[in-house]
Amino acid sequence: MNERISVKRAVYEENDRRAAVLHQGFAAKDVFVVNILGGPGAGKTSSLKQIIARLKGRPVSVIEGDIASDIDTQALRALGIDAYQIETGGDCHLNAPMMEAIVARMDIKPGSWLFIENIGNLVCPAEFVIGEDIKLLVSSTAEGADKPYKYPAAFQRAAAVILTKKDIAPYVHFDEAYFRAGVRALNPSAPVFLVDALSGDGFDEVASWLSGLRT
Ligand SMILES: Nc1nc2c(ncn2[C@@H]2O[C@H](COP(=O)(O)OP(=O)(O)O)[C@@H](O)[C@H]2O)c(=O)[nH]1
Ligand SMILES: [Mg+2]
Repeated sequence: MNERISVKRAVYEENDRRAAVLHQGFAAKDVFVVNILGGPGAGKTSSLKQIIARLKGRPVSVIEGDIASDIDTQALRALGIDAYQIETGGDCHLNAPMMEAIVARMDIKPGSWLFIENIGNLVCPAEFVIGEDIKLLVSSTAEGADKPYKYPAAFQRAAAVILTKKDIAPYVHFDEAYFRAGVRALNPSAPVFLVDALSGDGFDEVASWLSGLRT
């Protein structure tokens, strides 16, 4: 048991060390890095499209993490977005070594935004830093209002929560007050943005909050 714990700690420490080096490299180029977490189908890619459409003036690149396929990367490229794929082949989260490998192949512009869509999963991605400035958590009304209570680490570490599928909230009996109370208890400072990632409703606020982090 003790041995298992110490191996796990060594994995985290090595990852943290390499992620810190990545972060220094990004900061030296004034690249702001957003690590997007959320369950499968929460609306991470849809939200990313809405956010990027509203961030004017700075170059943007995207790293898409998936266990298999490059569907999201192709969808973003079709919109003219500079997107790159990490296919983990089964791993449930991105880590610093994966980031080192992909960043070496990218031409990340000074002063740009780098968005990373992590693997759809509310557990493992919360445990591994990958050089980001902030974590952005995407949760949807359809997943249920109890998610902050069941997956506290992801909600605790998020700088903000994007709550998607506002349009269908009444049909899935979403209890918004219960959800917000759960987030508040874990993370008093994180704003919660209730949005519709298909129509774009609510994303002007998300984009101006993000932009405000850099000025
Ligand atoms: N009704 C509704 N559907 C949404 C919304 N956001 C995403 N979706 C749909 O949910 C599904 C998953 O969205 P996607 O962005 O691919 O989620 P991801 O797996 O987290 O990247 C797709 O069918 C989207 O069209 C939303 O705000 N409202
Ligand atoms: Mg996606």
